[in-house]
Amino acid sequence: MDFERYNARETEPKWRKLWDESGTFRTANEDPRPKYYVLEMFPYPSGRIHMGHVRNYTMGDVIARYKRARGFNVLHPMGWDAFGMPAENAAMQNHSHPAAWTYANIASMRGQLQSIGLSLDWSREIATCDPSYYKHQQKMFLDFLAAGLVDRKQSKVNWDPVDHTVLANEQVIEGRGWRSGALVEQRELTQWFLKISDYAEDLLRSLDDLARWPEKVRLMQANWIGRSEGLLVRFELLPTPRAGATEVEVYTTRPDTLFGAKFLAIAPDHPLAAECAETDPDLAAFIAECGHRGTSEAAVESAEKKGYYTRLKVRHPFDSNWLLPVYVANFVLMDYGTGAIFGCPAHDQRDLDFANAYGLGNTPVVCPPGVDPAAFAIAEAAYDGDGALINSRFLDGLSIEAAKEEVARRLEAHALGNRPQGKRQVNYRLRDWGISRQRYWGCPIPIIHCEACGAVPVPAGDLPVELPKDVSFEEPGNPLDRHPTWKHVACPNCAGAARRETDTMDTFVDSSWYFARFTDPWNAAAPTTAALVEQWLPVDQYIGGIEHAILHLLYARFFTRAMQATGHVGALREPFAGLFTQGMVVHETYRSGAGDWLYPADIRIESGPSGRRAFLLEGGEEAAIGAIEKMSKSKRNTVDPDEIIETYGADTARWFVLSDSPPERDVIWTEEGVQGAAKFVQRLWRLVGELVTLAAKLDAPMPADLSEPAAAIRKAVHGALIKVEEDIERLRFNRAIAQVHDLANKLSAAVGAIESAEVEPDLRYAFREGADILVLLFAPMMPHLAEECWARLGHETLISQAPWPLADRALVVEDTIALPVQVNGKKRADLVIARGAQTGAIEAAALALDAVQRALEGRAVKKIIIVPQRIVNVVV
Ligand code: ANZ
Ligand code: ZN
Repeated sequence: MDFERYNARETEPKWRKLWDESGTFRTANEDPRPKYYVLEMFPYPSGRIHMGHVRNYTMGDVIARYKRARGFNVLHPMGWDAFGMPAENAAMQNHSHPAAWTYANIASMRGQLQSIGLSLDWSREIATCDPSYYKHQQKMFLDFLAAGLVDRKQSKVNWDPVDHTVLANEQVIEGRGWRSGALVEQRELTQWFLKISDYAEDLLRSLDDLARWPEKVRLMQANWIGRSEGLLVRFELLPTPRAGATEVEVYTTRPDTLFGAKFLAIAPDHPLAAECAETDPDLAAFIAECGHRGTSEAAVESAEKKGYYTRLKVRHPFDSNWLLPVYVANFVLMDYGTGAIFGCPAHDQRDLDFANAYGLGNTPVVCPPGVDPAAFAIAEAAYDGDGALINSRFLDGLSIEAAKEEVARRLEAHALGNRPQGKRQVNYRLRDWGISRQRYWGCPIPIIHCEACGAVPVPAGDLPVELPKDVSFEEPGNPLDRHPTWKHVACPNCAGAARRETDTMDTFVDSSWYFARFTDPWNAAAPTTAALVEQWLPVDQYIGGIEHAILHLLYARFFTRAMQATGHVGALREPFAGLFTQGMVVHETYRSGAGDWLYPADIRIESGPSGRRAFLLEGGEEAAIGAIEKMSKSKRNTVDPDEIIETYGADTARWFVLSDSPPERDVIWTEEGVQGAAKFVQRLWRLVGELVTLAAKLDAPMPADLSEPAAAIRKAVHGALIKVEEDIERLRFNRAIAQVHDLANKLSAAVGAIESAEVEPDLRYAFREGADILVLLFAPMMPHLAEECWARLGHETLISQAPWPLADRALVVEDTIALPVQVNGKKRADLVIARGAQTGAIEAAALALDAVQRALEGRAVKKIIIVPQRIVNVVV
C-alpha cells in the first residue's frame, strides 16, 4: 500500500495548470445545456485578498463545481471593482498613479485567487477602471439621459474649506474633514442624479417576488425605500412684517395626533428660514452652525436637537384661536416631505426631546389600551404604540387609524385660501441617486458644458471620454479640474469653446451592471448583447456580504430596470434570483504587555489545565488573549491566505472556511481548526490509497447478489450522496462536510473489517463505487485533492468534468418494505410499510388502502393472511 503523504504544495499547482491549459472552466455562450449563473460580489483590488474573500469565493466555487457536475452550463466569472478613493489616497502617499497602483493590485490578487483553485472563466475578466468597460457605462448614462432617467439639480455636499475639496460622508469625522481637521461646511453644487425614485414603488413591490433572498435583506431594502402614507397639511401663518409667506405646509404620517401639537419646525435650509434670517442675524448664525456637520442621515440623527424660535406663529387647522410657535430645527431635513413638521412631543421621541429642551410641554392624545386616560402622562419617553384617542375633541375614543382617516377627510374638505387644507400623499424615503463625485479615479461623466448650448452629451462616437494620464495628486481637490488641457474642448453642438464635466461617477454605478457585462464581455460595440443577457440572467445564485444588503443591491436592481427601459437587457427585470449573504471570518485578538496588537502568526498557543495561554514566538513573553473579532488590519488578528495556502494548501483552507459553522454565520479561524482540516486531507488520501487496492476495476459490473457487508457499504455511500446533494443545494456546506467525514469513517471501518487477502467481487464492487463517490463528494470543496485521488483511482478524465453520481434511492429507504396486497388471491395494491411493522399494524394499513377498499365492495373480511416480508392476502 501506498502510504506516502499527500503533498499539496506540489500537487495543487499541477492541477491548476492543467485546468488552465485545457480551458476546463471556460464557458461557451453557445452551449445548449441549461444554464446556471453563480456569482460572488467582485472584489475591490485593495492589494491582497483576505480570508473573507477566501470564504466567499469558495462558497461560490462549490456551487459552480457542483452545478457543472449536475450537467449545467455554468457561468462563474470574476472581475474587479477597480475605481475608488483608496487608489487616489495611495497615489497621494506614494506619488504614483492610481492606475499603476490598481493594475498592480489586480495582478497580485488575480494570482492569489488563482491559487485558491477557483473554477472561474478568466477569459471574461473585467476591470471597471478599464476604458473598454467604462466606455459602455458612459453610453448607458447618455441613454438614460435621453430616456429621462437622469436629472441635474442642486444638491448639498460636504465641503472642506481648507483642502478645497468635496468630502464623502465617510470622510467627515465629527463634523470635521478627515485630513485637514477643518469644520466641514455644506455647499450647494449642481450634480447629476439617476432617478431611482421613479422606481420606488416597483422596487418595493418586486421584493415580494424575490423568494430566494434572505428575509432580512428584503426588509432592509423595504425600510430603505421607506414608503409612508401621510397627509400634507397647510398651516396658516399669522401675518407679520417679518415674512412674506402666508402659510407653512407640513408632511405628517400621524395626522391623528394633531391635537397634541405643540410647535411647528422647519428645516434650516427651508426658504422661510432664509427669509426670517434676513432680518435676524442670530438666526442666520444658527443656520450656519447647522451647516457644520455631515450631510449623512447618521450625522443628523445623532446630533443634539437644537432649534431657534422665529417668532412666527401658525394657526391650528381645527381651532383658529390656537396658535403654535414656529422653530427652525436641526433635526428637520429639507429634502424629505416638505421640509417642515408639526411636533407632537407626547408621541414622537425627537419632538419630545425638543419640547423638553425648550419648555414646550406635551399633551398625550393616544392612550394605551387598559390605561386610565386621567393618569396617563408623558415625561421622558414618547409613546408611539397603539391606543385610543384622548384630549382630541371630535376624535376622542377613535382608534389611531380611524382618527387619521377622520382628520384627512375633514382637512381635505376644508379650504385654506382657495385650496383644500389637507391632501393625502404617499412619500418615499428613497432619494434620487446622486452620482457626481469630485474625484479623479472614476468613470468620467460624458457631458460637455457650453455657455450657449448648456449641458451637451458627448457624441456616442467620441466615447470613451478617457481619463487623462498626466495628473498630479500633490494638491488637494479634483485633478481633472486642475488639468491644463483635458477639460477644454469644442462644443459638439456649436463648436464654440466649452468645458468637460469634471465630475466622475459614483463607483456604485460601476458595480450596478457588471453582472450583465460578464455575459458578453467581448462586445466592443455595446454594453451588452441583450439576447445573451436574457439567456444568462438573472444570476441564479449571488453571494456576498450583508454590508451590501442595501445600496449595491438596490442600485443594481434599479439599473437593471433602467437598462431595460433603454433596451440593454431585453425583458430582464430582476438581476439576482437567489441571494446569499455569508458570515465573516473572525479570529481571537492578542495584545502584548505594552498593549500592542499582535499577529496570530507571531503567537504560540499552549493549552493547559488552566486553559489556553498565548506566548510570543520570539522572546516567549506572555500575551493577553482578547475577544474574537472580525479579522482586521487594525487589530492585527488576520491570517494571510498566502501563508495558509503555502503551509497547508488551498484545499485545506477551502475545507476549513466551510466546515465549522453554517455559511451565514461567522466562522472562527483557529490554528487547531486548520490543522484538523489538514489532517483530514491526509486521512482521505490514505483512505483512497487503501480503497484503490481493494476496489474492483473501473468498469466492473455490479454482481447480481451482494453480501450483507457489501450492501451496507453501498447503503452508506448512497446515503451520504443523497445528503451531500441536499446540503449543497441548500448551501449548507458545513453539513455536507460533516457527511463526508461520516462517510470516510464508515469506509475506513469497512476497510478495517477486511480480514483475508481474498476479497470477494461484490465487496470489491462496493469499494470501487464507494471510493469514486467519496471523491466526487468532496471534489467541489477540495478540487485539487479530488483530481489527484481520481487519477489514483484509475480515471483518465478530470474529475472537474465528471458527472455527479446518480444516487440509488431505493438503497436508502430500505427501512421500509413494499408488500403486495391481494384480495381473494388477486393482487390489488402494494403496501409500503416499516420493515419491522407488527401484524396488527400491517392488517390495518392494508385494509386502509383505497384499492383494497374498492376490491372489498363492502363485503366483510373473513381473515387476513400475512406471509412475513412477502405478501398480504385479504379473504372475504
Ligand atoms: C407629526 C407626528 C406626530 C409625526 C407623531 C410623527 C409622530 P416617515 O414615516 O419616515 O414618513 N417628518 C416629516 N418630514 C420630516 C422632515 N423633513 N424631517 C424630519 N422629520 C420629518 O416619517 C414621517 C414623520 O416624520 C412625520 O410625521 C413627521 O412627524 C416627520 F406623533 O408628524 B410626524
Ligand atoms: Zn454649444
